[in-house]
Amino acid sequence: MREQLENIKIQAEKELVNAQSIQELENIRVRFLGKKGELTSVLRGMGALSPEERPVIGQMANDVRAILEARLDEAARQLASKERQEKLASEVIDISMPGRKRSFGKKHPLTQVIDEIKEIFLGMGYQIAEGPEIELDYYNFEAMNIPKNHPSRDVQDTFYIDDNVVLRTHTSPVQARVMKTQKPPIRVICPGRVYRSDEVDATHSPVFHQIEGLVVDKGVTMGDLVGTLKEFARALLGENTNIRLRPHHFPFTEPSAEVDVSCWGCGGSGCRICKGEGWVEILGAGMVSPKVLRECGINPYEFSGFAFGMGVERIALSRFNIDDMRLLTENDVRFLKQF
Ligand code: 2NL
Repeated sequence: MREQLENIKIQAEKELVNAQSIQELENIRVRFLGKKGELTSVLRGMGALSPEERPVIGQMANDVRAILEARLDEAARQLASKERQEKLASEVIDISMPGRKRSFGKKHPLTQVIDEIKEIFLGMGYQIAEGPEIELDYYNFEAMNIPKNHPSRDVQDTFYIDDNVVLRTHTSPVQARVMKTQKPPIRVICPGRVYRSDEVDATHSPVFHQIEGLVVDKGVTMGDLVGTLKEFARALLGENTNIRLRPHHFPFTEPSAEVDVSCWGCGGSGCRICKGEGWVEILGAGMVSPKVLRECGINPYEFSGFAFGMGVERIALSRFNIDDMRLLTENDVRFLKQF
């Protein structure tokens, strides 16, 4: 029996040094030390021993068990640490590697201009009003004092859905709706997409954006219009900006004017931006026609108002020095990233 125990010890030790995994060690433990293992089956034969030998063999069996358990534990610790080392080595993070750059989006140049203009008028106490892009002929033309035979009503210039419905050609109909539903004082700006039946080229598109403004109250004068537009131009283009008004005609305002700003590139001496003029046209404006006020439910003997309108694309093009409107809708990020 001594020999058997000795063999168990030698055999188990030999196998455990070769074990490659925790699982293999566990198998060895079960095979040699388990309830049905080799050591147990040796101990079962102890009944055949003499009373003198029994404690000696018993002690020896306990020693073998203790030694093997210690060896197994030690081997398990070593394997666990080896597995951990290998795992760490294979999962190492190379902190010298360049990271992946996240690119941030930003506002489209048109949206930047629209938001900036909105912000300026919000600061002056205006509210923002919106309305349908598919509009009744009545609001788009009739209420704006644009008569049936007016050239802008021609199918050459306007997209018709049917006899009474058009794609709005300006955002004035939004203001007509505001006048019909709200009482003065009215201070609104109406940004939005508008449509005209134009051929596409560097400066024209059948779809573009407009911002119109309307103020109606008691005693509103042309002086209020000029002061407002001057403040607006200075907020948008810098505090040294001047404006000038040239007489013009619109069916919905009387008197009417086209409004130029002194060039923000050269301050008025002439440069590429203003094409040597010193001035850049950015708006149309005027005192709201009494006919328009009356049609929209406001008594022109009690109230007066001014209105203005600007094309956002034109402002964005000259502002960012872009020479072709089509670039704004091509959505080429190499172009858009610049603004
Ligand atoms: C331009 C000129 C303008 C208006 C728009 C307007 C609106 C109402 C009443 C009277 Cl409800 N007028 N809008 C007035 C003058 C000029 O736009 O060149 N736009 C791009």
